[in-house]
Amino acid sequence: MRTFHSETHRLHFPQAELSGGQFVTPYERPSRVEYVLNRLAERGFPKVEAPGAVDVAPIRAMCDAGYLEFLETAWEQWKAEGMEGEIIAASFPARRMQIARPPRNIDGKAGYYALASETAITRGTWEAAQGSAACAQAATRAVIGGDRAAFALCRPPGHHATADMYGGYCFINNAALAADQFRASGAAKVAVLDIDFHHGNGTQDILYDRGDVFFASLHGAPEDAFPYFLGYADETGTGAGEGATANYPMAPGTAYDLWSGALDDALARIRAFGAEALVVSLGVDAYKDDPISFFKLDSPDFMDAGRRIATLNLPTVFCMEGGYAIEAVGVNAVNVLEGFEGA
Ligand code: Q9C
Ligand code: ZN
Repeated sequence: MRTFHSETHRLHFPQAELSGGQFVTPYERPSRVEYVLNRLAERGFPKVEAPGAVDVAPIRAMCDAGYLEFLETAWEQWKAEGMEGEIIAASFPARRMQIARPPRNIDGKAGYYALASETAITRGTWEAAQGSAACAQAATRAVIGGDRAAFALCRPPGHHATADMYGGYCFINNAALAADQFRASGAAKVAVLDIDFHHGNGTQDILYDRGDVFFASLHGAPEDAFPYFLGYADETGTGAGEGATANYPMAPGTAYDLWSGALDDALARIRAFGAEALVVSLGVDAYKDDPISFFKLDSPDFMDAGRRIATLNLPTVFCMEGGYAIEAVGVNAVNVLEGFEGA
């Protein structure tokens, strides 16, 4: 399996994440990628490839124009308005406020386009987000070109990003882009399987009214886990997308016995849907030692999960999402890929 990776991820390295009322070093940090690259090499995966230029047209087609303009210009405007630190959103359009009027002020804009305040924007964030999307695009191109599977080592991750909001460390929804790319290549039906610990709210939101892309997510229950406000089991899609969303919220302490049952159910739903291609949002924060999550998967469980995913027998793109027990991130992510290939 080939891997696509862009050095541009390094341009996104905020100093601060708002966590527990303090600014801490962000959990989503550049070194995460090093652990994955090292493990790929250690396990004899082919030499990692650069993705080539990002194709902005599908990003423009998917996202709100004002949102993209914000991402492109936010840092410049932030500095021009005299802000000293990194861009951290602090004021949000909450219940019964104006949700269709982006302010002129950059602090207001940041809150308008953010879904949470933990995620800082810095000088290189937009370029890094585009490089991450380019990885998803290159991996999907490889699979459309005949590879059975490919790995997009995306950083920053994407599954919390909607068409018009960033947050949860995400800016552009790489998995939704990959799904659209499969559709554009002729696949009539595509599935996105999100195994990141957190609900893939952005992916769900983008796909919610569509009947051509199935979305399944296994995650910490919204009552207990970020992103808190989406991911309940009774969210099943709307309009043409009714029945094309499947959520598996699970309680604190969930281990592989229960989690793998949910995975099997999601795989059965994807099979029944008739997907012709698969995108996996590959977060490994369901790991027992993840510092911000509460599932109890162990490293060998990720290999077994990969094996089960492979039973779908579909052309598959893996997009890297979360995973913050950084020394184990490489082993766990690559275990999924090895389980998939060994199946
Ligand atoms: N005090 C992904 O895994 N909440 N995003 C962090 C830490 C945000 C996770 C709380 C978690 C976002 C891609
Ligand atoms: Zn996550």
